[in-house]
Amino acid sequence: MPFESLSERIQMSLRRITGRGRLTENDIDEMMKEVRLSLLEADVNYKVVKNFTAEVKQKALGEAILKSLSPGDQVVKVVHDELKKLMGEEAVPIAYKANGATIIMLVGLQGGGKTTHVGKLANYLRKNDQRKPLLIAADIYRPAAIDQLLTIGQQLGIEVYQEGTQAKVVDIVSNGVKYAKSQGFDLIIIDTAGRLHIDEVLMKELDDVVKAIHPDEVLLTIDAMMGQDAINVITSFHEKLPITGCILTKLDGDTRGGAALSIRYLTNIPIKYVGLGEKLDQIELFHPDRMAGRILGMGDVVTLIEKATEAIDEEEAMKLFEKMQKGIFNYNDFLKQLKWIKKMGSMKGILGLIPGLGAQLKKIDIDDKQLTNIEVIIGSMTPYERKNPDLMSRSPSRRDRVSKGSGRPYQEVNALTKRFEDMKKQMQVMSGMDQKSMARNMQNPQVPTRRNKGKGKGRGNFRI
Ligand SMILES: Nc1nc2c(ncn2[C@@H]2O[C@H](COP(=O)(O)OP(=O)(O)OP(=O)(O)O)[C@@H](O)[C@H]2O)c(=O)[nH]1
Ligand SMILES: [Mg+2]
Repeated sequence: MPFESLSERIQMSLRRITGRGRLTENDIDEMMKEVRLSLLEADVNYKVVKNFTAEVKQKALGEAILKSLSPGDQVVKVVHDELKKLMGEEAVPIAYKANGATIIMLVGLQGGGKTTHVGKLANYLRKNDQRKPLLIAADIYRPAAIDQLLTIGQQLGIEVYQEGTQAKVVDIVSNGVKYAKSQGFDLIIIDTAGRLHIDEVLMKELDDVVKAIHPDEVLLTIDAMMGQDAINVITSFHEKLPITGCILTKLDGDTRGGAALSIRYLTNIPIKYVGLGEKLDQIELFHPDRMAGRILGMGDVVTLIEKATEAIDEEEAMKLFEKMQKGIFNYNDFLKQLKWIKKMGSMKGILGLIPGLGAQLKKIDIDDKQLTNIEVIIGSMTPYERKNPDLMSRSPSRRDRVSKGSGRPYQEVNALTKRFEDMKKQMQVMSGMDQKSMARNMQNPQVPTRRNKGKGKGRGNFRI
């Protein structure tokens, strides 16, 4: 999860004030001191930190807040709103041309993620904005660069325009744009060469391309690991090229996240998308409010629901839900659910989106390999056993056979069948709930209803 340690530290400092009925200036000072340290440690630029803490403090000391019934919670909201402001308030998606093909050019330092993100972005915009993309291979310096883009294009089923490594970059791009227009493509994404350092020759070449084809967007890929150096890179590129936004890549790694919080404030260039892994669907539109929520451990229910609606077929889900209510849920249904979860991304990624769970994540030992192991175990059951889960729970010899067949330890098969039975029981409890409260819970999972608020009644909670 991005910003894991920043997120943990900030949450810890805020914990001293949340839920408090009264706050003094001193409490706020103490809290701000810690927030300041956590930001600096995350490699957020010191100017940004200074401004941020001053703003938060000033707002937090406002009378309306200190005299309110829950000053601590109000201060958390101030921190949230200021974080969001720092990152630019609103998401800034691609600005499409009203008529004709939109041209996006990716530029950046070597290894920053240009080629990968040409593919990711094309895939994302095809899916979400119903665009028909063409990719142009304009990195003629690294011999393998064109092949790399061709492979990505092949994986995605997206056409790549290329003229090999002998042609001139400006010619390749101009011809590619002409080709795209003649073939009815409405989105053109150009992969360009990277350099270890910003050098004049590269900048001149990129600038020539800009002058020849007038791209609608020039996006700069920035490796999130760069931390504060990102600012200099952005400034230097922007001096020479009309950069319209950044793609912050590799936000999935061990990055401290400082760049994400400094870029907008210091350069006024928006972060448009973030890259969250090597796979071609691991890209997201950058939403400052959702990111602020993730940092503060408030979860990101909106992203979660979006991912769920993408991965899950509603009709199928209803059928499954009915089966659960009737208590006839079997291993085939379970497999289907696992597939949905996998489609939604990594398990930790999903759990991190659920409010309050972020901080707990470290303690929970769920990884994607376990999901695969479960699939393997179920795969070793006979079709009859999958349809009749009772057989598995009742018969040690069947479990033994499945253990041998799947190559998983006997205890693991035992644990799975036991968990499956527990799950079934829990579903029956759920189906005993009245429909209205169920519907309420599903629409609004983060808000406790009167029914499940009290102690000991937690079994009625909607669980994901
Ligand atoms: N973890 C992670 N890895 C990424 C991400 N984006 C790219 N990578 C990896 O980073 C490496 C470099 O990515 P490329 O897309 O080839 O970078 P580039 O900017 O085109 O590199 P050059 O063409 O050599 O300048 C590859 O191994 C990618 O798989 C990301 O968001 N997360
Ligand atoms: Mg490349």
